[in-house]
Amino acid sequence: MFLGGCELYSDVPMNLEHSQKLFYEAQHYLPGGVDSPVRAFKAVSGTPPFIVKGKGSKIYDEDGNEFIDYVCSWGPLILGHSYPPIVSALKQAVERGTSYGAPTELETTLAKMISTAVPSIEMIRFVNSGTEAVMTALRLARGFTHRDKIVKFAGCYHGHADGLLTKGGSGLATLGIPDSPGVPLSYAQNTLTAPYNDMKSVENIFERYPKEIAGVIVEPVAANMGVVPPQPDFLPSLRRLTNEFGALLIFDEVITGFRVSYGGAQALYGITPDITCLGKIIGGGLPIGAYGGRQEIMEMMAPVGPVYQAGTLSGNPLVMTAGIETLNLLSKPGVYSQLEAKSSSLEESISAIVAEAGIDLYVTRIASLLTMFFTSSPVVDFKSAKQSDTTLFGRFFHHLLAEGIYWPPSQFEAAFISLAHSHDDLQATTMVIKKALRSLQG
Ligand code: KE4
Repeated sequence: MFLGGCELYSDVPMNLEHSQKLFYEAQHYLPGGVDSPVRAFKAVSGTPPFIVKGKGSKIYDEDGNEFIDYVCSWGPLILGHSYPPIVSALKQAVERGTSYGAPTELETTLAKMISTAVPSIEMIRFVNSGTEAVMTALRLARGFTHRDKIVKFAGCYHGHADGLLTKGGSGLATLGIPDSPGVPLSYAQNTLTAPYNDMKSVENIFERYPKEIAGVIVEPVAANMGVVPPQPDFLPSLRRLTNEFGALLIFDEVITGFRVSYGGAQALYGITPDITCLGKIIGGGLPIGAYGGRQEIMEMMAPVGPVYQAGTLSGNPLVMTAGIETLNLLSKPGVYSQLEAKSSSLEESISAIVAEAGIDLYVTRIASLLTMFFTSSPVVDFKSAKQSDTTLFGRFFHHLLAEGIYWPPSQFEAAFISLAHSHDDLQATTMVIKKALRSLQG
């Protein structure tokens, strides 16, 4: 409901007058008024606040509202907004120019830092988004194996490359079908989709196409259906099966890379993939993606090998600068234990509130990734995630927003905790969640 600049989606009105006007105008020039769909709040209704500034754990909108931010630009800002060392490094870098289209030492520096942190990445190529990284990783896997089919998992998101906007066919081992207009059937038919955490379905696919699968791509911790951890045997079984059938194991660590540990999910779970896709954090908030793996695979890439990929702004000096500063700060002792302390304290507070309130909620957390599923049953894959009450989630979301907590505007996204989230922020968040859950109980 919109009351002349004030919106009411919970019992707490908030002033969004300027954002409302800006959103109205934006919708005349940008589809849905946004440059990425989730930002339009379609999943939760209402007007998205138009943000003018971020500092630390906070973001500020056009109407002067302040929010504790749990989106953190969808993951990149693990250190918080406008982290001073990154800002000053960028200020110096921009004085030297914004882009050269030529090699710089900065790219080698960041590549060495990533390779040191993630030993499976002997070589890496920087691109401009996670989508570009994954799209190229699949082309590389196909070029290396001379096979065409790819296996992915329902509920995992790997960017918007055509071959990945697909859904499973009628049977588990049937060829994919497009999940968006504009994706040709022929593109989708090389993508096979299995339920996350379901090894039997993956085994069925390999038995049906033993010599046709180029690679299996997986989010080692699923974070695009909400946070769904891998079950203990899932990743080891994928590694064993891909080895057995000569397919490549591709970890999409665009979210988990440098998020769940300095070595990513592959360090956390002790599984070595053949190709890793990265993004978000390694760019410190500037546009980035990357794919990497062992030398024999990566040297398939032009100009050394025959697999083509190129990019005007790949390895951009400003992006490299922000990434180097970010990883320098993340590599310092104690950073991830601080993140873990913050994240576990928030999870414990929420779990205590949920137990006391007797509300149907299933909370998942891996490191500083957290989701509150509005369902009573355990969430282990996309099918169980979709049991959640998304209407109730929408009301919960707006209660938080009206009280200054910017939670991800979809049940099927992860909340991100940063190093900038203070004890006071987490306490305030807990109080607001408690109040919101109480009011939802009616
Ligand atoms: P980008 O093209 O958005 O940089 O990255 C695509 C991508 C690839 N792999 C994983 C595991 C991802 O989560 C993403 C993008 N993540 C979403 C958030 N769930 C980006 C936010 C958005 O789409 O606006």
